[in-house]
Amino acid sequence: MSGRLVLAACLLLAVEGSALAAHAAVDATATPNRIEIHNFMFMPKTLTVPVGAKVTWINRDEEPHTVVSAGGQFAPSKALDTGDRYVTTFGKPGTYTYYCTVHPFMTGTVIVK
Ligand SMILES: [Cu+2]
Repeated sequence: MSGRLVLAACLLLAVEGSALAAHAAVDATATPNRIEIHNFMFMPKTLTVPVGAKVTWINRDEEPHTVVSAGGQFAPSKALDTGDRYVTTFGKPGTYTYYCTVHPFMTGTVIVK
């Protein structure tokens, strides 16, 4: 189980490193818009996605975290345990700031255009 997690994390790092340059050329629907929660941070802290994008948060910490819109612009997540995901779709352009209610210093932004 934890071996699989490590493998997944390594794959993700490898993919992210090599895919950055090619990212713009990849079809938006084929690109996972993913925000990793790790070391009490949302990474990337700011994510820009096209209208209609589905964004997935994954908790990689041993601590529970939440994803809550600062302005109530999207439904809040439940408390995410290790490995849990939260997915929401952004149907309108805008700037969506969010935070973790357990650790309010953890903030992030999704920019939809
Ligand atoms: Cu948290």
